Amino acid sequence: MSFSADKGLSAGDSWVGTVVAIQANYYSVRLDDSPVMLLCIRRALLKKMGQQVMVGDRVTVEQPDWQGERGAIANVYPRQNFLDRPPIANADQILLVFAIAEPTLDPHQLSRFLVKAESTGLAITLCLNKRDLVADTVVQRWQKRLESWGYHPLMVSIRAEAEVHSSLTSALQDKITVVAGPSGVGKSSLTNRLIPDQDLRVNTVSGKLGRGRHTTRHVELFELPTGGFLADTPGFNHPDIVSTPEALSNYFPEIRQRRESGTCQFSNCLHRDEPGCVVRGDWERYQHYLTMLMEVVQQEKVRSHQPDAEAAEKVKMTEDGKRSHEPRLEAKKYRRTSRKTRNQAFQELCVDLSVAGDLEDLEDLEDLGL
Ligand SMILES: Nc1nc2c(ncn2[C@@H]2O[C@H](COP(=O)(O)OP(=O)(O)OP(=O)(O)O)[C@@H](O)[C@H]2O)c(=O)[nH]1
Ligand SMILES: [Mg+2]
Ligand SMILES: [Zn+2]
Repeated sequence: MSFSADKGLSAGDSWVGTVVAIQANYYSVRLDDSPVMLLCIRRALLKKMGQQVMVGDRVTVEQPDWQGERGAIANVYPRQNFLDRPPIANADQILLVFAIAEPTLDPHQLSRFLVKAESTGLAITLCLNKRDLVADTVVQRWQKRLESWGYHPLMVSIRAEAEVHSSLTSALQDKITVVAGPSGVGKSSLTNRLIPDQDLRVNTVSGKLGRGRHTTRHVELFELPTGGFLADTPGFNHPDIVSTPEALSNYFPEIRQRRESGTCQFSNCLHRDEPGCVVRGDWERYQHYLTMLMEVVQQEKVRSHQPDAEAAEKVKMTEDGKRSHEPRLEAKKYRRTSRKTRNQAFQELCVDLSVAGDLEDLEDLEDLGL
């Protein structure tokens, strides 16, 4: 008799679950409403159809072997969204983690991460960790400051267990959350705290790959005791802002709010020195906006004057080892561009492996099927 029959998980011979990890050609699938985790292969038909399976995918598993805890994925449900790096489907939100000290909280860096996170279109939960390292007055000052930016940060410390649980648990419940933020801020420490059975690498030499420097490598969804999943990601320190000049203003809550209560004279206002602008003014991050605007205006100039569009894609190609040897075909070029618009923001927010590590690391990850 099967465990599933006891639990009444499904009427037929197929079950629905979430892919939580991938190693080589095997997929770990956590079945819904059951403690069962099955190691699955992908049905030949899916392979033939070129249907990839990603961490975060919702899948149907057919005819599981309950004793051997094995199964076969027969169907992948349509994705709500997906990202390349880390490769995760169906994320609900980004948990952006910064430390209030050690490393020093740099407002410009935080601003860049926030803009990057906003540009993915996903919900953002901002969390400032290591509050144990500073006085309460400093915590309150940051709280106020970030509220003026339009965010409501959770102030936590892994040294104060109750805090981590009360404030973060409800923000994460029943969601797939991707943890992002600079290196050393405590992303893995927080994840470990929230999921006590897991032991993610915290600031130690990476076990599997035998290398230090960046501690988090593996892409995997960890199940929260209260429901939902967390994906820890490696930290990196300087996200690129990829946006059109026109879209950039959408990524600042302060600007969104100003545009709700007023209208700029020109519909294509970039909020620099145009007359009748309702955005320009004396608010803290206006300078951040102008700096990032200069950057994306510059990017656009480079793009539009690029004699060989392929060259503009070059950086993207070297970031992604697998694609670096593709022939330069028009059709592929087009495909890359469209993929870029869909995913680039997310990729770069979560991790850029070519920044986080060296080529050898990338090859190791590919060996592991990541
Ligand atoms: N004082 C204090 N130290 C903390 C806290 N959280 C994490 N740390 C320490 O900060 C260091 C870095 O923590 P990690 O969890 O490895 O940081 P990470 O963000 O995962 O780093 P990467 O994986 O490199 O991106 C470790 O030495 C932790 O013990 C905290 O709340 N307070
Ligand atoms: Mg880490
Ligand atoms: Zn304006």
